[in-house]
Amino acid sequence: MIAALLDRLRQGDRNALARLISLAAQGEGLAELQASLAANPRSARVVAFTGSGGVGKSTLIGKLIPLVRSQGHKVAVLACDPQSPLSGGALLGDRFRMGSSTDDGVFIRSLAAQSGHGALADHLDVMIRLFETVGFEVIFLETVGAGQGDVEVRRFSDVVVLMLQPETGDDVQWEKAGILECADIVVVHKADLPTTEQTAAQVRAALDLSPARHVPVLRVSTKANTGHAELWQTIHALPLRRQHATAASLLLESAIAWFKERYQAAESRHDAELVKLIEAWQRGETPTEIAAQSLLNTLTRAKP
Ligand SMILES: Nc1nc2c(ncn2[C@@H]2O[C@H](COP(=O)(O)OP(=O)(O)O)[C@@H](O)[C@H]2O)c(=O)[nH]1
Ligand SMILES: [Mg+2]
Repeated sequence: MIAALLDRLRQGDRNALARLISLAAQGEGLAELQASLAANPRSARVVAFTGSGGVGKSTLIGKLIPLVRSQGHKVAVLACDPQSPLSGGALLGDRFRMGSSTDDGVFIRSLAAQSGHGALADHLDVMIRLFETVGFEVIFLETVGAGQGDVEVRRFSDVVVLMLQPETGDDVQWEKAGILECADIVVVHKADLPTTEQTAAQVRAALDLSPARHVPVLRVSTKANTGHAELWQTIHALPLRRQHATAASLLLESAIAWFKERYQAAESRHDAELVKLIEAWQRGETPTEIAAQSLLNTLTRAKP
C-alpha cells in the first residue's frame, strides 16, 4: 500500500500526500517510508517557530504564508499541539487561525505533540522528506513552545526562530535556562505593544554575553502588519543547516546545547555537587577531562 501511495505522491497527488502524512503521524509503515525516501536530497528550508503559547506563532506563520507564496515557493506547515488531556486529540484551532486555503501550494497539518518528546510530534523527519519529495521548498514547524523542546527542534530544522513578546509584568520568559542558546533568530512579536524596545534591549544584552554567535533580534507585529518581510529575508539569508552539516556534527551541536540547558538548570538550583566540582577544577585539583566526565554524570542524574 505504501509503495502505491508513494507512486501517486511522486506524480504530485495531494491526497496521497495527506494520507502518507497521516500514516507517518501514526507511526505506520515507517521503515518502508524511511527506506524509500532516505536517498532524496534535503531540498527544503525547514523553519521552526518556538515560544510560549499565546506569543503568536500561528498568527505569524499565517502572515508569512502569502509572502512565501508570492515568491513562488510551495509551503507546508506542521503545527505540533499539546495533546489535550481532555479530548486526547490535537487541538485544531491553529489550522483555522492560519486561514483555510484552497491553494495547492499550501499544506497545513496539526499534529499531536507526544509527551516525552519535548514540544514536537513524532516522525517529523519522515514527514519533512515526504514534503521534499513533492517539491515543497519551505516547511514551517510550529512547536508547542515552553523551552524544553528547543534543543530537539534544531535537529529537524535549518533555522530556529524564537518568539518572545514584550514583558507583560510576569517573569521574563526568555530567561528560562538555555532558551536563547537554541535560537538562530529572536523575534520580539506583538511589537505594537508599549514595552517592545525594553524587551528587545534585554534580549540583545543577554545574547551579547555569548559574542561568538550573531543572533538577529527583530521586531514584528502581526497586528500592525510590520516586520514580516524583513523576518523572511533574514530567515532566507541563513545557511541551510541540514544540507551543510554532517549528521555527526548535528549530534554534537545538539549534545552541547542539551548540556548547556541542563547545566543552567542545575546552576539556577544552586546544585551543591556542581559547585564543589567546579571549584575543585578551578583550583587545579581535578584535570579537565575528569571534571568534564563528572559534570556529565552529575547533569545526567539531575532532573532537568
Ligand atoms: N497585540 C498583538 N496581539 C497579537 C499579535 N499577533 C497575534 N496576537 C494575538 O495573540 C494571541 C495568540 O496568538 P496565537 O497565534 O494563537 O499564538 P500561539 O499560541 O503562539 O500560536 C491571539 O489572541 C492573537 O490575536 C500582534 O502582533 N499584536
Ligand atoms: Mg499556535
